[in-house]
Amino acid sequence: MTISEVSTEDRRNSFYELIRKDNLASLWQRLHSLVPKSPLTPVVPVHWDYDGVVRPHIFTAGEIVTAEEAERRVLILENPGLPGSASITQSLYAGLQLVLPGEVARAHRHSQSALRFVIEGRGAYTAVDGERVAMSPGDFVLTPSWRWHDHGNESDEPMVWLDGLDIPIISFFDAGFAEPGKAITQAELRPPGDSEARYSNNLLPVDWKPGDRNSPILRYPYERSNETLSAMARGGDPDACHGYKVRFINPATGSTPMPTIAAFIQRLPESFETAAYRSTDSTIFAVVEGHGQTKVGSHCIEWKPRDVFVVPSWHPVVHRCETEATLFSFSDRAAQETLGLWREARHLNGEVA
Ligand code: GTQ
Repeated sequence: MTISEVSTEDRRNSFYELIRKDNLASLWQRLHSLVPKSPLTPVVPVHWDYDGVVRPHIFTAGEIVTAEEAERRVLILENPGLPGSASITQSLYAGLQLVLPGEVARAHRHSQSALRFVIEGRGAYTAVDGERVAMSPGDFVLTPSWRWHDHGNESDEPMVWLDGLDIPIISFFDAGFAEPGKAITQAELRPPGDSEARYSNNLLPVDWKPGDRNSPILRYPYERSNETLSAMARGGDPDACHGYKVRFINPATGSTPMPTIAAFIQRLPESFETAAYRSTDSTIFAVVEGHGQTKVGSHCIEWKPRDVFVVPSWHPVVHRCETEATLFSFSDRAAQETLGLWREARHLNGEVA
């Protein structure tokens, strides 16, 4: 190093230190990480083994804390690439919530939108704005932003579901409000199944107009998603990247059920391997049925029913299964599409299409 190089570096470093005191920083030291050529996510691929690892912990949580004490008895699925963040991806939160027989989780509402995907148990409910929604494995349930919701289990089995919320998005915007309900459990204002009957039979009450961008359907039962996937699979011709894949919709718009979160369910035929695929929405998968592997870049995840795993943004993904398999998934694709950001690439025969 020459004397002039040393002095240039010294001058620059002392400049950086000096301006830091005035709340300034140089862009040129950071330009490429601030405006990367392609997504540089800290999110890592991760897999939660439900039966072997997570389930015993959830049931221990059931012994050491009541649903009432906890308010929500949930084990957060935290991405190890985002330590301390309570986030599973940069934009989304996920957790596994346990409600034991006879328990209730008290009413509240918040700006954050939530989805539930039922992992085990049958017959517990989530009440949304006074309507109880009964939940069974594989059902997809919505609690849109600012709707009152409480949970209760009047069945004789423990219930576990996957919670997916846009908590990190709301906290990014500093736009979050929350309010406890006056009563622990909401009064029933409509009979169970009311919104399903009104809005999910390809009919709408004649003068009904959507008040917001949320789906009026509160529950998408697995029976119905399974019927669609089975019919598609009987028809044959699976998509090379997705097998047979459908998206859950708001019937009033044909768009996503909630403005920030998109949700999907797909069936992979027996002995199928998908073509490599990537997209900008980091995605959380929950295994409904079947056994298989997912390669995320060079990382291999071996999955079975009730497991959860994450595919980070722009990582090439290949699913392979021995048995027929069904995967539920959700991501922030809804928000990205609204903002004109969402991208995908299909890698067919090694070519990017
Ligand atoms: O059920 O309302 O996992 O408010 C995190 C925050 C669940 C809920 C979570 C919540 C809920």
